[in-house]
Amino acid sequence: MDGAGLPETRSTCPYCGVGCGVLLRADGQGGLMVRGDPDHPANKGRLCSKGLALGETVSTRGRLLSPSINGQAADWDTALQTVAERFSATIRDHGPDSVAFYVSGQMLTEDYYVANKLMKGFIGSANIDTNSRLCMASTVAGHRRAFGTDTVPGTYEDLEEADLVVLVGSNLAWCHPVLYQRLAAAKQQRPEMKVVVVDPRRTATCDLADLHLQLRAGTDVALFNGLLSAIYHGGVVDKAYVANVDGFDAALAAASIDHMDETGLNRRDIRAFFDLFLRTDRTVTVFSQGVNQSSAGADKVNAILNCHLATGRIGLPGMGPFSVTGQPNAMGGREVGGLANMLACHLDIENADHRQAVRGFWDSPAIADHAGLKAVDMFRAVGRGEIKALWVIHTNPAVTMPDADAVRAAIKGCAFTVVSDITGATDTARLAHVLLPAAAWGEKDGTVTNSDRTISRQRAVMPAPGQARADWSILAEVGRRMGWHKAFDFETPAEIFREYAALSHIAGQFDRDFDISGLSGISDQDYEALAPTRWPVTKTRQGGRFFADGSFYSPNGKAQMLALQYRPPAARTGPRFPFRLNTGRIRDQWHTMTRTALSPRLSAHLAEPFLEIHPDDAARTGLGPASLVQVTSPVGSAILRTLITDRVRPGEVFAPIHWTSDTAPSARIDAVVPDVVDPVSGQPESKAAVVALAPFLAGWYGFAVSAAPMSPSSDYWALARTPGGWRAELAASGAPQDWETYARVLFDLPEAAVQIVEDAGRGLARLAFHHDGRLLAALFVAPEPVAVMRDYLVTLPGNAAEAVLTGQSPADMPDPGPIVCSCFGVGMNTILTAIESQVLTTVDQIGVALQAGTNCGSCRPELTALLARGQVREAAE
Ligand SMILES: Nc1nc2c(c(=O)[nH]1)N[C@H]1C(S)=C(S)[C@@H](COP(=O)(O)OP(=O)(O)OC[C@H]3O[C@@H](n4cnc5c(=O)[nH]c(N)nc54)[C@H](O)[C@@H]3O)O[C@H]1N2
Ligand SMILES: Nc1nc2c(c(=O)[nH]1)N[C@H]1C(S)=C(S)[C@@H](COP(=O)(O)OP(=O)(O)OC[C@H]3O[C@@H](n4cnc5c(=O)[nH]c(N)nc54)[C@H](O)[C@@H]3O)O[C@H]1N2
Ligand code: SF4
Ligand SMILES: [Mo]
Repeated sequence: MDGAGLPETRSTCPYCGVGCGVLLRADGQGGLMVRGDPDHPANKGRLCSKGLALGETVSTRGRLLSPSINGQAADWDTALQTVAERFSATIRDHGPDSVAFYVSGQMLTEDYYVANKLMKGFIGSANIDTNSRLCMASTVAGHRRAFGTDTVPGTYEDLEEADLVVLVGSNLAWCHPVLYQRLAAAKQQRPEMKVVVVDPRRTATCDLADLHLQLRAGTDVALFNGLLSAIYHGGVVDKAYVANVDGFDAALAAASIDHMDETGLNRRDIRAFFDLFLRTDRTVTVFSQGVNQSSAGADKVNAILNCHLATGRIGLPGMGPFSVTGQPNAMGGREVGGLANMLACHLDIENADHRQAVRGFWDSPAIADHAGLKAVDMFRAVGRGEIKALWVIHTNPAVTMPDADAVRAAIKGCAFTVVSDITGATDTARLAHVLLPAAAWGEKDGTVTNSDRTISRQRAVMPAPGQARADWSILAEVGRRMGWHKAFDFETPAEIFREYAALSHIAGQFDRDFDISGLSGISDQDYEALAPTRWPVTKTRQGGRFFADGSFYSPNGKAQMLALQYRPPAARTGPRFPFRLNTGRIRDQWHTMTRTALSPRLSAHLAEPFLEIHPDDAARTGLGPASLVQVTSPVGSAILRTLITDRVRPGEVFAPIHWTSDTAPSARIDAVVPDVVDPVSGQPESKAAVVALAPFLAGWYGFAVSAAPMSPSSDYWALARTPGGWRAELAASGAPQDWETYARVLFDLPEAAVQIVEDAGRGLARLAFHHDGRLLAALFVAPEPVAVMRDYLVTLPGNAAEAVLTGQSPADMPDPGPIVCSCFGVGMNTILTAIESQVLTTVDQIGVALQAGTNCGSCRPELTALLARGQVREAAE
């Protein structure tokens, strides 16, 4: 059934910080239809590939359905009592700082509020930190140093109204795709708008760039210090505005010391950028993880803010620095006090008056009086046995923390670990003593705040499976069982939201900007109907921009420019570790893939972990196309597929972050990244490890497709969903005794009929398993990377496939090639052929011919790149 006629529910996409509104229609049988909400201000109806595929990720298969204790199913009463008693006993015996919560920017504000209240106000420790430490901490620190508050001054409209948009360390096309689409549409309307990308890698985002500054990794402070100096010498300092800013002279003096050569950029490009910046008033500088995830992260943020403060380009239409948040509620978590060094509502833990006021409001027995452990320190303390009870909620630190093997070992050794997740199949959940089933997105109510301070409702449209419960209600129940009945007597998220909004009134009284007290009296009905609302919300003010008037939230009301010294990344390359490892995201997967990997469409875009390496470096290292590479750093190692490309600079390599023990165990890239942090923000330097590279000497390579799940075991394997089942890449140094036995174990097909073609002398083997004339599974083995038509083979399991073992599609069924457009499943070969045969010259023409790029638009940058390739191919012919 198509579900038409059923009511639609407004909600918010659970992935990136753009915070797109979605309209959801559940068919009551587990199915869910999703479209963009035309009335949501963030997306106005648009969605990207991940948002559009949400319906494919809500299956209850693999969900955690009941609590468990030490691997045994338990009822809620026993599980919650165990958690409460163990935390209480640990606090009694070892003090409040012997316990910790590690939470997430994907929690709802209401979840976060309860977790923070419990830890800081009732347990009396600030040992609650969030994965936002790995994500936004440098921006928080930078904002607070410059503005006296952690506030994003502008709005999304500013990106559209700007004449110059500078994207620094942001792959907006893949990571904030709808915002990128808004920018692309604005640039199409006003072609005079300029876009500059500052990124050591040529990314899909560069498709929109008039200028790409492919700087050496980690050198942003040198570049923006140079810009500040150019602003001064070019005479574009806004003197009236700078009267509201402290530290101008010192910042300028520090900036004038020339480290420009460190950037590795040529003077012409630098000049072009500076000229553009100097002559364009309406400038927005968007920044993200290329800035934050650095041992100089806070300094990079302040180097950017310095330039906007000096020119007074802040808080006005089309002007301002703009940090885009990663997770759907990264911003909400910062507001509610999810970080170990914040209190709540932008109040300061170090400020005794703030502490007293919050404690009074909560009527709490205690209040944390010093900052708690930041993520990296927290897991080190877990490793040393100082944290004796740990609760991990909505995050997967055994994969995503730097030095992930050490973090995994630390959690494993912890005396008592609780994990709340929607699935038990994560590297972290497997280590839990008590595993609690959480209700997922789509099953629970609450609010999130996106990158431009807009608070949106998330609404339940389907029941939670089994006994799963919303995170806030689990936390509140533990609070009650620890003895604080009244304080955690919440029955609905609306009650929590009202209390939170009322608390923010105190913040307003202390002259903090995070004030949503206008919502403190919100009725249940109004909360239910709450439309997207940008904060602040007070009696006198709603939404808008900050700081155009030159008033700030520091003690003297002024902004602060900082004197910044360029510092290179902490680890230095040298003969033993000659390459710098950059890490980041791919278009269609979300972090550790517990949801997006359920979608065959999303899994088709990039089905395997890889290492981007420059052709010169590949040649020097003896790495051939699609061979495997062993990546080794001082802390760990990984095996990845080699992707030779001049998108990366010589000497720098790039790997995605998404693979785990369940999808590609040799590719957990954070096992390679050391836990070096920014001394100011505590944020890890996730993008600048030093590594050595060597070919992984595989004795054989394999490719497998199967209708049923597979259980690979080999030195290297990577598993992905396909429309009819699964696909796997395999490789190992030593070959098994015989391929049939290996394949039967791999596919768990002890009995099925098999067809085998083998040339033992050449190391070739091909096996296909059939049942009732349908293909169950097939394995292709070769001594070099297997050359078969993967995108054709993945369509065969479950079907009556005959000539499988050729590995090639029949002549009348051309191989579509790797999927580029995941909405319509259009492959690269299909697109290139159409470009050539139909002489297509624009992305829109490709859309007319093949539909590709006409739905979510996430692949449009890749289509542009293919157009360029198609034209090069033609020119060469
Ligand atoms: N598809 C997808 N989208 C996502 C996510 C996802 O998992 N998948 N996650 C979300 C989250 S939580 C986040 S935080 C955001 C992250 O969004 P982004 O920050 O845009 O994503 P990343 O790929 O981590 O890194 C961005 C870029 O920083 C560049 N970079 C590395 N080092 C430097 C440097 O020294 N200087 C500069 N200028 N650039 C550098 C990298 O080459 C990379 O292209 O994405 C959000 N959106
Ligand atoms: N090298 C390197 N490392 C990085 C980064 C990088 O760029 N490079 N980026 C960092 C950044 S910016 C981020 S944000 C982190 C992200 O890293 P993580 O937060 O660790 O990754 P996720 O996969 O998003 O983990 C979310 C977990 O929550 C579970 N979950 C889903 N819904 C719910 C729910 O409703 N309730 C509960 N309780 N659980 C739920 C999911 O199944 C999953 O296990 O990674 C960081 N690590
Ligand atoms: S841009 Fe995509 S992932 Fe981000 S909120 Fe919108 S639909 Fe979701
Ligand atoms: Mo993030």
